[in-house]
Amino acid sequence: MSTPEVSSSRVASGKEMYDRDGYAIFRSAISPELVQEARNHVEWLQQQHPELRPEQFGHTLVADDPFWVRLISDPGLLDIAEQFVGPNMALFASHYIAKPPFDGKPVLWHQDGSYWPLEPMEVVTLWLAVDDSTPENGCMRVIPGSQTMDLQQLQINSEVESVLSSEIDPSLVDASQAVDVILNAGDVSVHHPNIIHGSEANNSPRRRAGLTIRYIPTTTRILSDEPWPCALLLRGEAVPGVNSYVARPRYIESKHMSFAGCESWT
Ligand SMILES: O=C(O)CCC(=O)C(=O)O
Repeated sequence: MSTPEVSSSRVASGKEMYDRDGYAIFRSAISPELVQEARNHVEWLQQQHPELRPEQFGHTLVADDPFWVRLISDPGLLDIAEQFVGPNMALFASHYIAKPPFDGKPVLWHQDGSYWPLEPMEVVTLWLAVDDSTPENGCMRVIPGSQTMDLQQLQINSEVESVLSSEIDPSLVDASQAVDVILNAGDVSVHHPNIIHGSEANNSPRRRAGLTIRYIPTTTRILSDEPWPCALLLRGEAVPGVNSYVARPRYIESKHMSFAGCESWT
């Protein structure tokens, strides 16, 4: 059972902290065995996709990857997400942002919701620490309370090499208020689609891999002319007429990473 972060003189529930600060932390959200499999998964993806930077293992890969779907469906993660989006929930997107040692790109300050075709903007992100995540290896940084700002237009920034190549207008960011989200592997931070957040480059000798998972309630519509590649119904009921969901992938030994329980995915 994961525990929310201690806040001031008493334990604030994760939901209380999220409502106040726009983010919350849950310790030991998944088992150490599953964390190890997630680490193996990052390495396996690197072997399968040498053409991609490891900060860019994105959601077009999810629907044909049984381990990825098994991971984001873990009850430890869904129980946390349910506190924020309710019992009927689906996946909107998921990305590994694995910053390699000495060469990990920064993520410039941004609000997630500025990028997303969702209506309404009811969505929560769980950021699962696959490696320990610290200021040295480029942990996520958030500006507590900034989730009350409306979503802003993005700006392209091609001067700095970064994961997103875009950012919020820097004049709207008071970086002196930023807080490092320091996590051990297996911990999860949760953040609001409007909160201003980002992360520094990884210049350290240690990799920093995290998995972003964006959960929506099944009442949130994904506005897309094309079928959305990783819309998966994860818990509860779909709402008729809102979103088409893709089938869960089947495990094929010659094609997919093996994992505990993969035989029940055939
Ligand atoms: O992994 C990071 O450093 C940033 C994550 C992020 O921007 C996000 O989850 O939206």
